[in-house]
Amino acid sequence: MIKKITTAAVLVASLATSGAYAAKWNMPTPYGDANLPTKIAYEFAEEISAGSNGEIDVAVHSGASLIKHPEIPRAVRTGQVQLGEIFIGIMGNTHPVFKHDNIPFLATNYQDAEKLWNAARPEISKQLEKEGMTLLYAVPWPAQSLYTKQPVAKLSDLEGLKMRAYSPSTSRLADLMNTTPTTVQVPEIPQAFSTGIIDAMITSPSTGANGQAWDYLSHYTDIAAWIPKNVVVANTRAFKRLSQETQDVIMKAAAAAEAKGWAGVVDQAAKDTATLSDNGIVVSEPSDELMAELRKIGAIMIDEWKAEAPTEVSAILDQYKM
Ligand code: PCA
Repeated sequence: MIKKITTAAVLVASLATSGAYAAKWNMPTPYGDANLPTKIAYEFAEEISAGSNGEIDVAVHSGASLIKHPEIPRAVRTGQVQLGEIFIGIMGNTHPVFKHDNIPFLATNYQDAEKLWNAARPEISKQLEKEGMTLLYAVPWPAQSLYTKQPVAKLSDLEGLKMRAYSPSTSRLADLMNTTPTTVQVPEIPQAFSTGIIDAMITSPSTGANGQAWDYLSHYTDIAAWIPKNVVVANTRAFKRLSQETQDVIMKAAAAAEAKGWAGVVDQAAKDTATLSDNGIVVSEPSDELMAELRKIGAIMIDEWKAEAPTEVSAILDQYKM
């Protein structure tokens, strides 16, 4: 008899640990499995599922397979899903603080980008909290550079082209470059190029390499204009209902995920840039003229951004420049 009880207890305990009774938490992410942010998301989910003592089991749904990217913020806010990954820039119209992420030439190396993130984090966390979302971690992309079908020596070489945009800030940037912004999600990039919906884009070497950019364009100019990030957020009500232990496990996994992003992004950028070049894309440094013209546009965008929300934006910039 005693033996029987013990066996049952052991069975219950092992089922709990294996997540058989665990509540399922869904985590939609926007980008595919080959990207550094997605790899980190899987590890984050695993760490929580393994560490929460059977309370929750996190299922990652990558590549916008469960929820389309533009819908992820609302899905988390309303509790349709408990966790989600979002490109910060797409929330630029929710509040100007989110635009810190897509301002050209504000932070162009990874050290500065991390500093900018630390400066922006309190404002971002506050705005997300207003929307019922708890900030867990951010993960950087490689620096964003220019992809075209011809060499680019100066800004006027781009005039009139249809430029991919992925956020309100990049639409504004395309306007200021005298190009026409067109919003295209990552999975549609190859087709958008081949059907002439876009002629050029500014994104990471990762997104170019994963989308086999050599099939539809030929030149990569390394302007490294900004270093954007994704954030991973939780529905605040769902998060607060968890035991304190599980909340702590999530926060610990989040800190580890964030550290992995900054540690891994430099190598990822180098590897993906090599892939572009190995596949025949002409990878080159930008001319001084092009950079001077682009920097002027960056300065205009900083001024416009400050004017949109002087208090919050100044708080970020003051902290960043300290
Ligand atoms: N890739 C994503 C976001 C930033 C990046 O490098 C994209 O192009 O949409």
